[in-house]
Amino acid sequence: MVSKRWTAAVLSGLLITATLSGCGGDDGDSGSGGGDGKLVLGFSQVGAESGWRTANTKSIQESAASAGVELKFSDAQGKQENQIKAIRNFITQRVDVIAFSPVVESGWDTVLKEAKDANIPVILTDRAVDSQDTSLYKTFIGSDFVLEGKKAGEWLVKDYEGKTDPVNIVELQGTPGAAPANDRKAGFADVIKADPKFKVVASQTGQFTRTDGKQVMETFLKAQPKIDVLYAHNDDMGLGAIEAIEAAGKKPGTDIKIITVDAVKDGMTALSEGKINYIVECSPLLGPQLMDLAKKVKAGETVPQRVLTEETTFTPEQAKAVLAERKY
Ligand code: GYE
Repeated sequence: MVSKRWTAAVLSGLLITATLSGCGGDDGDSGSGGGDGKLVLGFSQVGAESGWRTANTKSIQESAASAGVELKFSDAQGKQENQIKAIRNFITQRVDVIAFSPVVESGWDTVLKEAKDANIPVILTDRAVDSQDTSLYKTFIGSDFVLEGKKAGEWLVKDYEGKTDPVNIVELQGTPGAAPANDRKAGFADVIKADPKFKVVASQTGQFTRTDGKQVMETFLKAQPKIDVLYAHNDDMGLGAIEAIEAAGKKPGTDIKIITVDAVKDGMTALSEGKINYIVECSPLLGPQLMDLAKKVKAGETVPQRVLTEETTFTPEQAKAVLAERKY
């Protein structure tokens, strides 16, 4: 999938940590909007579907303020058509740089060409697009979602090492067509396929939300006679599923093992309580890097095509150790 294209970039050492600071002050070239010399950044956010997203929005808003960037923020409420409208608005307003976190991977070429024709650089934040023409955007900052799925699978393989009984897995997928849903599914499947005892007996979208995660888990519990493991593409769906599991009289983390992705505070709390068994981290703190890259792009500096976020994984013990300092 898309992420494979990034493998070369990763190998060539473009790993940058999430702590890069957006220093440098105003670059003095507003082009348009600001009038006071501030860089004007139009940002189209996916929505507010999860704890991750809320933390990501906060990071972008706070970093813009501290980097002296004028942020025009637009919430797409989970709809691609709203994002396309927002991008067209940013073009009309002649912002200096456009950044967005694409709801889904496909269908961006036309609007991205419009931005290119208007000479407004675009930065992809958090999620990839499947456009073949990579000149349509300057750079892409965010996580390797295939790797996240692989890390989830690797934990499972290790946890069931030496056992031969079948392991029935249910999967809660993210938003259909979104890069993190496609890639987290693919990475996980790629690792567990090596051992036939692992069987994904049901896999459905929970839209990255707690409500849908709970509802879909309820249907899984009714339909499946034996569930050993839940793999949820984010913490929120896992947390919703925990409610469904408890309501069905089962013990999350014990009767059904749970693996999630993100490591937001609520997920880490459930992990430290043993209700989740393993979390693969996905950092939402992309704001400082985004401001830094926006300034560079505006100044005409060359930026790496791919900027990867550095991330870890957490067991319950590790979650307990960092929980107090977890900011989001
Ligand atoms: O994992 C999920 C959110 O795109 C990485 O979107 C992001 C994902 C995140 O809704 O919680």
